[in-house]
Amino acid sequence: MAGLRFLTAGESHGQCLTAIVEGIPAGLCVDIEKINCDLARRQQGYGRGGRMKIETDRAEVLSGIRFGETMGDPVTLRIANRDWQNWTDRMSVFGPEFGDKVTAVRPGHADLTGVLKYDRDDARDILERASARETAARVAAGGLCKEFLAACGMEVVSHVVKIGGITVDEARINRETIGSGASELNCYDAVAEEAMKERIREAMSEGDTLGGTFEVIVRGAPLGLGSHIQWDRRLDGRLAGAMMSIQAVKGVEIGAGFQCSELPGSQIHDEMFLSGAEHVYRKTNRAGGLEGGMSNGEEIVVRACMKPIPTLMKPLHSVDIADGREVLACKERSDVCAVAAASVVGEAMTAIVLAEAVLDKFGGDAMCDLLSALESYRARVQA
Ligand code: EPS
Repeated sequence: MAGLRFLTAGESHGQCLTAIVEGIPAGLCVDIEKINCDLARRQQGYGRGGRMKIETDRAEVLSGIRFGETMGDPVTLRIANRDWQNWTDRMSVFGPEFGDKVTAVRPGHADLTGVLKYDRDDARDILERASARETAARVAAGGLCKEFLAACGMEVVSHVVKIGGITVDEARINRETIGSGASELNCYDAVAEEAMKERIREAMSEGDTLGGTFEVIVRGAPLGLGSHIQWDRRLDGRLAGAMMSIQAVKGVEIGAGFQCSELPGSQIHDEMFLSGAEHVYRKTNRAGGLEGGMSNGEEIVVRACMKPIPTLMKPLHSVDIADGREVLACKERSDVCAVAAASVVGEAMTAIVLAEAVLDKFGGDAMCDLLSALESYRARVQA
C-alpha cells in the first residue's frame, strides 16, 4: 500500500476541482493560507489568459483536518470554479444538451485522440478534463505536502530558466533568493525576465504561444530518500514521472541532465571532500542531489520543459471531426505562456513525490513518531 496517494476530480468549467490526499500523518498543523498562497502564485505570470482574471482560487477543506491539525484521515480539498456561473447550461450535469460542439480539434491537444478513444462527438468532453485548470487541485494537494515537508525541515522552491528561447544567465542569479516570490515570471534574472516579457508580447501580437523550462529545487532533504534496490523505488524515476505528468511537459532533466551526454565523467561527477574527520561534502552538484536513485543530501534539482500551449489565436491547420473537412483548429480562450504557472505546479508534484518518499522511509501514522525517526536517522548519517 502506497504511503501517500492523491486523486483529483473536476472539469475546467464544472462546479469545482477536488483533491483527496491520503497518507499525511496525524498531528500536522496546517495553515490553509500557505496553500492559498501557492494557488495565487499558480494564477500569476505574464502572458496568462482571461480566465485568471475571473478566478481567485482558494482551497476549502472538507475533511481530514480538525482544529487546524490533521487526524490521519484523507484530506479533501475543494477549489470552486467561479467561471462555472457562466457555464451552467453548457456544463449542466443532467440538463439537456446545450451549446455548440467543439469539432475543429487542436494539434498538440488531447482533443482528437480523446474523442476517438472515448467515443465522443464533442471535444469539450475531452478538453474540459485535459485542461491545465486541473493543476489547481494538484497545487492544493502539493501545498499540503509542502507543509508536511516543512515540518520535516525541507523546502521546495522553483524558478523559470527559459521562455521562448530566452535563457537566464546563472551568474546573475543568487540561488538563495529563489523562492522569495519577488518576480512576476518566477524568474530571478531581472535582465532575462524583461527579455522574456518582450518575447511574450511579440508572441501575443502574432497570435502565437510560447513554452519554456523551469527548475524545481528541494532544500534540506536528508540523504537516502528513494532506493537503488528496485526500479520503482528510484526517486529520480518517481520525480521524472511526476513531472512528466504535468500538462504540456515534454522533457525532464535531473542535475546536469542532457549535458551528461556531452561531457566526460571527469566534468560530470561531483568530487567528494572531507571536512573534519567524517563529514563528506561536494563542491558541485551536477548530480542534482540524486545518485543511485537516492537523494544524496545535496539540493535536489529537477528541470522540466513545457511545450507552447496548443490553443493558438492564429490557429493551425487541422480537421473537423463532424464532417471530415480540413479546417483551421478551434480557438478557445487560453494563455500565451504559462511556464511560470507550470513552475508552481512542478513544486507541487515534487512535494508530493518527496512526501511519499519521506513516508516510505520513516513511516508514521503520527507526526511525533515520524519526526523522532527522522531525527535519529539524521543524527546517524549526519544529514
Ligand atoms: C487554466 C484554465 C483554463 C485555461 C488554461 C489553464 O481556462 P479557460 O479554458 O477557461 O480559459 O486558461 O488551460 C489550458 C492552457 C488548456 O490547454 O486547457 C488554469 O486554471 O490554469
